[in-house]
Amino acid sequence: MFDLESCGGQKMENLMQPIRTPVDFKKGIVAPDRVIERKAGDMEGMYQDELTLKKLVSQGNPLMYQVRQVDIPEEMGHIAYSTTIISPGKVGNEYFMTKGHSHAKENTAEIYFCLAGEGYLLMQTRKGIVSTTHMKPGILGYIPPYWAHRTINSGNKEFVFLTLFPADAGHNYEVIQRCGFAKVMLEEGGRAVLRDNPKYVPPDG
Ligand code: PAN
Ligand code: ZN
Repeated sequence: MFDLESCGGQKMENLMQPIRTPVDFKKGIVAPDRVIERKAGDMEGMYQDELTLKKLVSQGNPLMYQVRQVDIPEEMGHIAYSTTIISPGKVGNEYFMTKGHSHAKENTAEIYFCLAGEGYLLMQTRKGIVSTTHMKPGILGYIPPYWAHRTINSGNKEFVFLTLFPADAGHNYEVIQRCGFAKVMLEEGGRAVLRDNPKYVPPDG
């Protein structure tokens, strides 16, 4: 029988309180609890042109992206959400992008909803099958379970998107750091072009 005094083992009076989160279409979550910043110096090994990346680091170490997060318990049943803002820019002819990861619990999906700017959502299975979704304001990209994911700013202003995912999904950066994505997004003649990544190392299995 349903016990009105407890919910999933939690006392009713101990339940987490609802949250109201203002989201700015240009800047994402307005007053995040935490902001993670990734600068050029945090992206070692991620870009094709390592020399140019090193130069960027020594010449001011620009901010490449930030993740604006609200603190949500990392427990099953909760939905975590955050916004990512990727700065416009390139390392050589490769656009600024996120590190990319798979979820520690690989059977968890994620939703990306573009608020501003434009770019690509690059997804990859463990077998190196790649899929891309072109993102622009109003486009929602669904990342199914088991797909590693990275985003790329192919525009000339900030690329901003909202993300929603199971709060207990966790993040695994190790595989992408070691193997990379099978494809890279390069600027060629003013256009974003998807090319094979010569540095890609297929993971075992
Ligand atoms: C996103 C990403 C965010 C930054 O919130 O964490 O865009 O990308 P990296 O985590 O690869 O640096 C997400 O996919 N969370 O699961
Ligand atoms: Zn994710």
